[in-house]
Formats: sequence, C-alpha cells, structure tokens
Amino acid sequence: MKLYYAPGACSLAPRIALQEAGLPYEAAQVDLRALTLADGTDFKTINPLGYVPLLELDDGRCLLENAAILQYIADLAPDKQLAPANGSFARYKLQERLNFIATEVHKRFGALFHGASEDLQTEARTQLRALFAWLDGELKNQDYQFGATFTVADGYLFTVLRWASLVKVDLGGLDRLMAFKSRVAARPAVRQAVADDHS
Ligand SMILES: N[C@@H](CCC(=O)N[C@@H](CS)C(=O)NCC(=O)O)C(=O)O
Repeated sequence: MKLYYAPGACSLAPRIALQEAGLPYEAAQVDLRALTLADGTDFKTINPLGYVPLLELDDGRCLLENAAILQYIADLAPDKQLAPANGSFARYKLQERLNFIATEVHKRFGALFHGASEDLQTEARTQLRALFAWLDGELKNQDYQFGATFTVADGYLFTVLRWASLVKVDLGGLDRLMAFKSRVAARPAVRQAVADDHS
C-alpha cells in the first residue's frame, strides 16, 4: 500500500491507523502548493481532486476520504480492534464520529489555514471552540472516544487537535480533551507516525 500524504496534514490520521494496525506501507509526499510528488509527477494525475490522503492499494485501486480510508485500514487488522465490527451499532457510531470530525471540525479549519477574512477566522475559531467543547463533554471519564480502546477516530481527532494550537483555537478549560491529546500522543505507534510524518 502507498499513502499519499503531506506533513502535518489530515493524512496523519491514516498514517497513525497504519502504524497502529502494524501494516507495512510506503509513503509518498505530496507538495500541496505545486501539487507534485518528489520526482515531479503531477499529483493531479493520481488524484484529480488534488488533496491528501489517498491510499493506493497494491493492485492499483485508490481510496479517498479519511472516513473511508480509516475504516478500510481498521478492517485489514481486525485483531487490533481499531473499529467495532461491521454492521454493529457501535460501528455506525464510529462512522458518525468520523463524519463529524471530517465535515464539522476538519473543514472549519479551512478558513484559518487559507487566509480568510478576519471576520471569517473569528467565526471559525468560535465554532471550533464549541465543537471541541462538545467533544470534551463526550469524552466523559473515558481514555478514548469510545471507551478504553483506541480506535481510528481517535487518531483523526488527535490530528485535528494538533492544528488547534497552531491557529489559536482556544481550548482553555477543555481538560479532558487535553488529557486525551497527551494520552494519544504518548502511544508508541502515534509517536512513530508523527516522527515519520515529519521526517
Ligand atoms: N474530504 C477530504 C478532505 C481532505 C483534505 O482536506 N485534505 C487537505 C489536507 S488536510 C488537502 O490536501 N488540501 C489540499 C490543499 O491544501 O491544497 C477528506 O476528508 O479526506
């Protein structure tokens, strides 16, 4: 498998999932400004939509979208319990959370990363603070979003939480979320994935 990624981008979430799953993979860095690979290949010939992550399987088929890629990886290593069983209600709850992170949280960072007007940035920060406050409450006293077991949704939430401090989203007082971030960061697979992402 080959993961197309950009350092620090949301492609860190599938990298964490691959590492947690213990699956071998190749990583191909994409320059998101030039939309090229290190060898000059036009990334749009691989993903016409021009974004990461993209997971290329060994038979050449490609998968886009974090919510799909993360579940695909989890299903390749069922013994690691990175997602509840397919068809179970718990699996739908995981899908709900993956979509929530992708569409409500992740996408709202766009205004902060792509130089929107001050008003739009202020609005995005306010909205993100509210979403993170809700996630903080949902954590209750659990180690991870769905209890004691780490799932692919935790790697995704960790990935977007890393961005919050970069673009000054106020997470003050969200102690459960901060403890969650530190807990995830300390996992050996996550440490390795973060190191590889920036190497
Ligand atoms: N819908 C996609 C969105 C992925 C996405 O927003 N990727 C960003 C990086 S975090 C990207 O590659 N943006 C292209 C760019 O910045 O030019 C998903 O959920 O996986």
